[in-house]
Amino acid sequence: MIARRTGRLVFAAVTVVALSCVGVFTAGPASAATGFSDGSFESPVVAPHTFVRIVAGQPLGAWTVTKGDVDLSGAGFWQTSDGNQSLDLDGSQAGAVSQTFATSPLFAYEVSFALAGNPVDLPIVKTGQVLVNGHVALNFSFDITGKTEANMGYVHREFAFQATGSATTIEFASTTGSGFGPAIDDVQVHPCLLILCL
Ligand SMILES: [Ca+2]
Repeated sequence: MIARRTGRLVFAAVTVVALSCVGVFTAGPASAATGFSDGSFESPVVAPHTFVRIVAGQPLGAWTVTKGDVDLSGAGFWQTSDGNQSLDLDGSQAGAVSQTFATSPLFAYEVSFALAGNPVDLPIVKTGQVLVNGHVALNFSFDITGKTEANMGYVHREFAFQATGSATTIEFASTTGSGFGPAIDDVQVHPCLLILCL
């Protein structure tokens, strides 16, 4: 009797594994919503054709400035990738912004964003990184050769991470430090359902 019962359990387990392996990487359900917001840096609203400098420790809409200072540009200041505003990760020095949002350890998340650089002054190559819970997930750079405020030349970058807890912090940080840094816009976070077959 014991042997037969064990056999049924093994069969059941194999069936579950087989079904699990059908889906490998699919979009997550609505219940995986993160609460991540304002990846387009549209809040607070900045007066058109100007920018505001926000220093470490201060909020920036749904974000917080975590290092140095950053410049949030208003409508018409320069070309954006999405909406009216975008963010120069250098204010007078290298800056950084972070946002913490809800995650599930069973989910992977794809982060994408638009990247350009302040074309007004050197260096030619702007550099920065994206950190997930304080660990570098992506290094990025942007060459402003041929770019202008009217033609920023935005490119899109993306990476994925596996959540390890019920909340995750992502941080965009400049490593340029000249006061003319990387420009970012249109940050998006999408949950994915990752099913592992062992
Ligand atoms: Ca925007």
